[in-house]
Amino acid sequence: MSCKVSAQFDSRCSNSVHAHQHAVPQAWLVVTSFAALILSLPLVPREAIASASAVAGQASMDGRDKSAGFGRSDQHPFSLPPDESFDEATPPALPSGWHSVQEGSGLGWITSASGAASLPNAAFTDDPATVIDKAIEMPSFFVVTAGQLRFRHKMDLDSSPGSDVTFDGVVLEIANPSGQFEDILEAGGSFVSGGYDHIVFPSSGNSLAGRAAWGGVTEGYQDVVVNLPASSDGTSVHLRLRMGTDSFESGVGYWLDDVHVDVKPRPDCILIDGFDGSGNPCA
Ligand SMILES: [Ca+2]
Ligand SMILES: [Ca+2]
Repeated sequence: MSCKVSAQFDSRCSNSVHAHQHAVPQAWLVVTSFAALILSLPLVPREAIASASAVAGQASMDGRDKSAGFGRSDQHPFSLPPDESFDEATPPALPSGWHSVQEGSGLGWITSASGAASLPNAAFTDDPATVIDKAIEMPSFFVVTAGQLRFRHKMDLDSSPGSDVTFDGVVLEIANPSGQFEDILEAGGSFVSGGYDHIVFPSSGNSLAGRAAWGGVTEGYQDVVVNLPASSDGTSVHLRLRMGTDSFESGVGYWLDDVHVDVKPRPDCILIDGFDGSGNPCA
C-alpha cells in the first residue's frame, strides 16, 4: 500500500531533524532536509507514469487467453487514456503504444502525411483487392466510469454505391476480460454519433461478412463518439479498429485521426508513488 506524499515527507523530515538536532539549528535542518528531499525526487512526467504502469499492464495481460483473435500484439504499454493526433509520429511509424496486426499479406496500418484531419499526419490503411484482416490496436487504458471514445475518420472503401452494402469495411472492437475481441456494440457499448452505416456483404472471403460496419465513401472526415460498455468500468480497456476486405475490387483506404478518450483515470494512478519503496500501485 502506498502512503500519502505529505505523510511520507513528514516522516522523513522528522527523522532527519532528530538525527542532527544537537549540531545544527532545527529550522535550518528542516529547510535543508526539504531541499534534499525535493532534489532526490525523480521527475514524473505523464510519459514516465505511463511507462511505469505499462510494465504492470503487460504482466497482468500475460495470463489472458491469447487464442482469441488474430495476431494479437499483447503489448499494452500505457495505462493513461490515449489522446492521439499522430502528428508527432514519423510516417510510416505508428506512435508508441499503437500496433498494427494482420492476417493476410499487404500493407498494415501506418501513419501518413497525406489526408490528415489535423496536420500533418493521420493513421491510414489501404483497401486492397485481396482478402486481408488488419487491425490497429490502441494503447490500453484504465476506466473508472463512463468512458467515452472520440475520433475522426474518413474512408474510400469498395462498396455498392447508393446502398448500405459495403464489400470492405471497418469495425471497432474491444477486448473482453479473457482477451477476446468483440464488437463494441456486442460488448454493450453504444454510438452517440457517427455509428456504423453499412453491412458487410456476406461473401468473397471477408472476415467481417454480415457485420454492421463503417463502409462506402465519405465526403471528408466524420466524427465518431462512442460510449464504452458499462462493463469496462474499473478495468483496463483495450480497443482496436479492424478492417476486413474481400477478394474483389479495391478502394483507396481508411484514415483515422484525432483520437481522444474521456475517462477518469484511477485515482491511485494519478500521483502514485509515495516514495516509500512500494512503487506504483497500478503496477
Ligand atoms: Ca493528425
Ligand atoms: Ca474489396
